Formats: sequence, C-alpha cells, structure tokens
Amino acid sequence: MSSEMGLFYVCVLLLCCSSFTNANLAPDLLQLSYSVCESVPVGQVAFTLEGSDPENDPLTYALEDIDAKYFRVEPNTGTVYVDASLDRESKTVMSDLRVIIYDPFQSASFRIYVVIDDANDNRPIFEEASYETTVLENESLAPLCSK
Ligand SMILES: [Ca+2]
Ligand SMILES: [Ca+2]
Ligand SMILES: [Ca+2]
Repeated sequence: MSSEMGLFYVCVLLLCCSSFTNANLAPDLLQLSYSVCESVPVGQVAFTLEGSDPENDPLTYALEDIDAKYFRVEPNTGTVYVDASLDRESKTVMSDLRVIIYDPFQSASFRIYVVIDDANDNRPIFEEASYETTVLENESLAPLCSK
C-alpha cells in the first residue's frame, strides 16, 4: 500500500470517528422572518421561535447581536417579548439579529429578520406654520370655535 493510500485510509477513519461523535444533529429554526406591530407594548409577546431537532432534544433559545436589545426571549419556550419600544418610523426592519438554538449537545445560529408593521401612531403634520382664511362678519363662529 502506498503512503498516499495510507493517508487516504487515515482520513476516512478520522471522518468516520468525527461523524460518530457528532451523531447528535444540531437543531433547526423553522422560520427566519417575523413581523410585529410597532404598537405592541414592552412586555407583550412579539412572536414565537420554533425550532426542530432530529433527535427531539429539549431546546433552549437565545437572541444575539445589536437588535436583540429590542426583544427578550424565554429560553425554554422560544416566546419572544418586546423589551424596548418599537418605532417603524425610525426602524422598519430589524436585521442585525441572530437566534441561537441549543440542544444538550449542539448549537446552531440563524440570522432572522423582524419587520416592524405600521400603526397609525403619528399626528398629521401641517405643511404651513399657519393657515389664513376669511370669515364673514355676520357668520356664526360657533361651529368653528369652541370655548
Ligand atoms: Ca440534536
Ligand atoms: Ca411610530
Ligand atoms: Ca406608524
């Protein structure tokens, strides 16, 4: 047997060994994009993470990266709560966000996107600082002004 063939068999053996020790497969995340309305207050449920695992291992969840500060995840259930007030007018999509799912042996990381849905939460903006109109002297002002 040539030394090259010997090396080949060693590699195959190592691959077998490493796949044996990795026999427990990493969990998967079923959904990568979510949406939550900007009107959902702090402390309320935003969405729920759902992982699956080939061995049905118990899973725990964590959120990481910059946009994780807006949310809090319950590690054992995957329920995600709003943790800082959301504002679609300043940020429409949270994309700097990763979910880490752990089973007892493995972990897996997934980048997720959270679209912030619009609520009608802004007063109308007047384009002019003041508006002028003409009112006749003998016209009743009752419908226009209130005391
Ligand atoms: Ca597993
Ligand atoms: Ca807003
Ligand atoms: Ca809005």
